[in-house]
Amino acid sequence: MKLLKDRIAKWSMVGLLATFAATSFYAPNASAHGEKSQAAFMRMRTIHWYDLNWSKEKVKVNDTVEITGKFHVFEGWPETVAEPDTAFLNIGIPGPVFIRKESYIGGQLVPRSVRLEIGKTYEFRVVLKARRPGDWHVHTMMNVEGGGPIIGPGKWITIEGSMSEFKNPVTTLTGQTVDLETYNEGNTYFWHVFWYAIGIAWIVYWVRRPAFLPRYLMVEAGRADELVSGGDKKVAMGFAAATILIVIFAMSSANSKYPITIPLQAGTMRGIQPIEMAPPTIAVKVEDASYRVPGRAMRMKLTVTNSGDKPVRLGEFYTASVRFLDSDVYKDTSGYPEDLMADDGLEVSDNSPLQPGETRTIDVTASDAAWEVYRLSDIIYDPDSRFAGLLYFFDDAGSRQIVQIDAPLIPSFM
Ligand SMILES: [Cu+2]
Repeated sequence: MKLLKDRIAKWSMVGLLATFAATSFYAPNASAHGEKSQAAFMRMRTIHWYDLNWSKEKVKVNDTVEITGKFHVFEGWPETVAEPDTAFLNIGIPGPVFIRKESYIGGQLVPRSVRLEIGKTYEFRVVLKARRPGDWHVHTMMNVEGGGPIIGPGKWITIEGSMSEFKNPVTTLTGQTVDLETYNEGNTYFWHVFWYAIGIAWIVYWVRRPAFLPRYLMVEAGRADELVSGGDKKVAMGFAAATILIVIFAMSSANSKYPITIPLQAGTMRGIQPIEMAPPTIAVKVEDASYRVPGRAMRMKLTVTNSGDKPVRLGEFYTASVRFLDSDVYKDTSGYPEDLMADDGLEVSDNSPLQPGETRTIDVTASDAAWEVYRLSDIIYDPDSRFAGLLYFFDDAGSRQIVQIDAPLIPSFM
């Protein structure tokens, strides 16, 4: 018998060690953070993020990083996503590895939800302060009430230093400066421990005596009254009175220590200013669009009319955070996330300058591993095979026009 027990103990130990060993070698590096698994057509047809810029790629604890850019709320917003009447400009990070110092849409500070209008383009700016050392994949994102998280492009940012150095000072309107990282921590601890201790004291008072069987039997025998003595009743009254007194006293002392307090500030912000976009002088008609299954590219046939006064060339096609560039026309210098960037992923059948007044039908192929890595190819599983994106045309002076396109995207299998 003893031998058997020893054996069980021994093998349990071996099992435990094996489990430990296995799990400690397993260190997954999560490199996409939610967006890949979302329906491809939703990512293409909700919010288009562009002109993104990250002020730094490496920061020290307490330093700030600024993310700026624009987003366009797509006209053909999907039915299954509630309209962004109540939306919140968020940042996608694994917990507060940064804190958000400030965030703006259209120059307006937006600590609350905002109302966005479909079809409009907005400018945003988020200021993050580094808190926890590590390599973090930082996404801009928009939370839409009734719709879910709409995740923008993510970029790796490295934080160096030690979290113990992190400070989050804020000066109140009552004139004191506090560190939000630790402010009121001791007070919270004190009151919770205090009340917890009183709860324990009450139970301990009673369980010094036998708690269950003798009492049960006494109650069964009809002698319940003998279980609670006169002294017990005094103690009970003492607890009750002390509790009420402490609550009243503590409340008034909290009021006198913090005489000026306000309720939580809340409520959706309306009237967020969109960017006034001049209507483009270029018109694009999508004649047809398709993608190979399986494959890493999509193809479109576009009829482009230039009614402006300068010759233009197509430099970029953007869809669902992925940017396809024709490097002959345009090169990115913003440090856009590499995995979302196809530096030369845009192939145009004839990308010679399109003269003012000219109309041309071109074949455009957007191809890159990102199409598959970010599962835009998974549009084959979606209940709505339509895509949407932005086309960027440049004139020879480098000035840009953005044209939104949107059309059915038909798979081809052969
Ligand atoms: Cu990510």
